[in-house]
Amino acid sequence: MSKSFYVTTPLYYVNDRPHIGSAYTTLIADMVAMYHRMKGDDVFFLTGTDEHGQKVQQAAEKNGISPQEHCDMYATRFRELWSYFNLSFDDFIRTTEPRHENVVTHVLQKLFDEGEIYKDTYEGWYSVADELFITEKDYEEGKYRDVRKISETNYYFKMSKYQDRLIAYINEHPDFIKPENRKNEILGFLKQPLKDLCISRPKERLSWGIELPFDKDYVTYVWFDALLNYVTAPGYLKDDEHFNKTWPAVHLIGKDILTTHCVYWPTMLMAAGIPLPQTIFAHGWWTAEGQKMSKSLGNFIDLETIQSHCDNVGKDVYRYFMAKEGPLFSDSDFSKERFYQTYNTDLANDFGNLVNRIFKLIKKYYDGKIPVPGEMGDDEKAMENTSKACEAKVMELLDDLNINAIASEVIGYVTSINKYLEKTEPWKLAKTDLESTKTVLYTALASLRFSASLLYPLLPEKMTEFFSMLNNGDTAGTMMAWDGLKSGMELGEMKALFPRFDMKKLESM
Ligand code: ME8
Repeated sequence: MSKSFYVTTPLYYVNDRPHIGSAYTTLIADMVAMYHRMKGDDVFFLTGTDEHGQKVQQAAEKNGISPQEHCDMYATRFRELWSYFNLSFDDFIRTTEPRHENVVTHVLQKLFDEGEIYKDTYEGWYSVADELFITEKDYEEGKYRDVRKISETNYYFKMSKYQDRLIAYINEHPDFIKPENRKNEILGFLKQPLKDLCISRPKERLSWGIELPFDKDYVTYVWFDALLNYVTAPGYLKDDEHFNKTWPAVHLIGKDILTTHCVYWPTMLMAAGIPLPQTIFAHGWWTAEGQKMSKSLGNFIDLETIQSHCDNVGKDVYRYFMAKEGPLFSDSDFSKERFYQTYNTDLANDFGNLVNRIFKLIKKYYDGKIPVPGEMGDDEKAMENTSKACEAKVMELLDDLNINAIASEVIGYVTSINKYLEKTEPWKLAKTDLESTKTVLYTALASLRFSASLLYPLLPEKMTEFFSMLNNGDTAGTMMAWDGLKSGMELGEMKALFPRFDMKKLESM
């Protein structure tokens, strides 16, 4: 039976346009999903939009439209970006959908009936911009914007009672919070006594939310609502078979939403009697040309900017760059120079030149037909053995969600093919020994084909083009064994997959 693998992205707020940050998490999730599909796993990949809350209500009011109209407009923008990148998600959930509201309502009622939710009055500092009550210390440190003192009666979830259980769970499950530095951050946070979580907002202050089933004067706090999407989508309460097969999930998030995912979410699940996620992986942050991205600096790498780079070198290259250089474990800077340099080095020089060299020689000496190799020497056997080691390493890295290292590993294998050619020099050898050259070119092409199969999740369009050029009857998106290259078949027409980018153009960009 195939293994199931469930991966999620955050549900993006609909008060901002998609940008490099949201694109990053989603592209990484897409690559992880694709590698798992290649492994033969039964994959469920979820993304979507987080549509309730004060900011949406205010933005809609400002634009003179209804909150639902506002959400529809922004959800479409996210869908457009994902369809531009041809992403392979299985479900796109919006928190305003009835299927989700049903789950939120059910969970709230259950927790209320079981005494996990209580009503209380609280007076304290509230940040309107961030929609949360903050501590006296936070207030004094001026950490939050738009802060005012309010006294309010609300509903609270007894989060504090789960503190010890959560700490024990984190310690007993080394894969639960990743990477290690994020886990330590959460364990550090949990050294302070955990407070109960305010899970309601009075309608007089905020009406755009899911009404509490036990009190019509309140709506649900956005986070309590949004996090539950992760169980709604695979069919919680609706399709037990699919839900039980799919859950638990691997949640990919940014470091900004670590506490909500590693503290609020697991304690909510404990109270609801649902198993906890398999892994919560929090990546780092993109900066742009050495600076924090911000609206005021106007340096957000938005959809238009992303598309302008893609127009120069292809959409896949953006994806590849996200994979290889993205902020998986620490923060990372997006600079145009680094983007085009990586393209030239890894793709134009390493992969692109290799295709040129091998194809040209096979066309020149063997009428474009892949030669039958002779006996393999040590160098040829080494290429085959390294391919097996490379595949095993990629699968091991996949378990750690380490897409950075996967990209380096595979491109490292591509570099080793170039080295093999430099050592064997088929362009010289062909002039004196056409028999031995067959073995060399077969070996190089088998290695190239193998590397292309592993590069597929990082460069799906380009690798699909490569397989059609190779014309060897392969299905892009499947795992290909090194010795699966069929001799005697004619290569297709050669195209430049990765033409060199002229770095001088950067000056005028
Ligand atoms: O937090 N670098 O939504 P959001 C890297 N709705 N990643 C970035 C980034 C950057 N500069 N900027 C954003 C929310 N991200 C909630 C989530 S989930 C139930 C609810 C990515 O639209 C990163 O994944 O603010 C981050 O966690 C996410 O966008 C925040 O998206």
